[in-house]
Amino acid sequence: MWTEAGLPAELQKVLPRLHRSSAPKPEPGIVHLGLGAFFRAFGAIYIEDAVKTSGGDWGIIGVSLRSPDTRDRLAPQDWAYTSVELGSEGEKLRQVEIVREVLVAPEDPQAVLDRMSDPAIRIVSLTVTEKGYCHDPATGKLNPTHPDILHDLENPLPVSAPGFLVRALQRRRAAGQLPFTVLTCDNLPGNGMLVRGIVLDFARKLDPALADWIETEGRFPSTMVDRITPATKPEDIDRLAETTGVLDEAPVLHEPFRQWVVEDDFVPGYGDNARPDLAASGVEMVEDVTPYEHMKLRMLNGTHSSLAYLGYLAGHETIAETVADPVFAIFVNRLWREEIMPSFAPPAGIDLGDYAKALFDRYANPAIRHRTWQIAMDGSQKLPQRILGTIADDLRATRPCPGLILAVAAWMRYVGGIDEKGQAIEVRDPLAERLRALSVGAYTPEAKVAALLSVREIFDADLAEHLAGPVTRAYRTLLELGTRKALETLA
Ligand code: CS2
Repeated sequence: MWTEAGLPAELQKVLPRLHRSSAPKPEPGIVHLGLGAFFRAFGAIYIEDAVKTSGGDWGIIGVSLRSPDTRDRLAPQDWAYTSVELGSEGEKLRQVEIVREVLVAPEDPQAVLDRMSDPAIRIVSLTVTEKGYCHDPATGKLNPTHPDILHDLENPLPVSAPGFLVRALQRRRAAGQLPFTVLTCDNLPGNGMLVRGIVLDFARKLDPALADWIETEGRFPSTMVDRITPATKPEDIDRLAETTGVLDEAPVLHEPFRQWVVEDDFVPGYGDNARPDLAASGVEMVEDVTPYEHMKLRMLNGTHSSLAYLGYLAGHETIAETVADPVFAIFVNRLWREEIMPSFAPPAGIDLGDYAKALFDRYANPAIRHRTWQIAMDGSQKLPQRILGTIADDLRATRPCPGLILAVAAWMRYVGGIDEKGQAIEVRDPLAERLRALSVGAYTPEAKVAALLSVREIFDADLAEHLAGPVTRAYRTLLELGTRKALETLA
């Protein structure tokens, strides 16, 4: 438990534990798969605000697909927790109480399916991170050889998010119920259509008639989600406890900014009861989320990942530290202006220059200790939609993109597992072992780049061919000059 990490034992014993207030508890209407810090800092707060304004049985049943950690921390607090908003003018605390229970799927998958099959549940939302969809990042399609998918096709009690979605929909169809709306909140392009395709692929392997039913009755709205929410650290728990005099084992820390854009496409059979009054809490309900998604995935997540690899290699621990370094400040502003902004059409009425300035201020927030190492995780699942799509568009427009090319070279250096000081890098990625073996097994920059470009789950053949020369040159520059000097040559 986090309190082992730091709170003095005598303090632990005397502190009262955070507890739910006496406010009325809305009955569950949503099951959320992947109840991590981000959704608790983002979607849960929007939904709680919507219920406070317009009512409705929209309590959230959280599901952890891997670890009991979140459940173990929230259960003694009756599922309540603190949101700590970290702005430049200090902290704002709020107690969040919309979560009604947290289930741990590996302990009792049946209980999860029972909840997801309850007719009162009209929405199943997800934040399972890019790797949780068991898909091929380069194509967005279900990976049929994924071990969890192979398991879930054979076992009625699943382990994967797609498995839970399809098995629950199968039970609802058999019981003559309406489906739930699948509301994905992960940073993937066309995330609603992507998860719909994955669910249909999986269902068709199980029962074509089930797939047909989901295809006509199911709804998978796409969304754009945005709130910078670093992982909670033990010292955050201790500091909050000392500030408030109350022990909360599961606070979430986040920036003030938030933006949620949702396609208004929910299962029609529920009428006005198909979703909470999200607009009442500031959610933008739209017809087509695409322009918002391009803007966010490319302008924010694309520069986040670029700064993460280059910043980490340059020895910067957080994004704020990285952009405080003038070399990186110049780099990221040039990236936005010359390589990313020209690659897509912004949503109507949005000035991308203003958006970039706001992003820079968010990155520079010294109160947010967002680690480059955390953002660098799962790059094999992130690069296609964050960086490679922009590069492909820049290449098609014959627009130079040396900054993004350098970011790809930095990712390649990073997954090799050794930093500029010869220290080991703890690379977290579903393909980490394979990527490291490819890099270590090649002896020249050309060979390392070619080996990593051969990973078709990340680089399609055509893009790989175009990238080989430029990325090799960038990789060489990183090796010869080091990261900061390589960036200076860019400028
Ligand atoms: C980050 C995102 O960890 C990462 O990959 O780029 O979690 C980012 O903080 C959010 O998308 C911001 O909305």
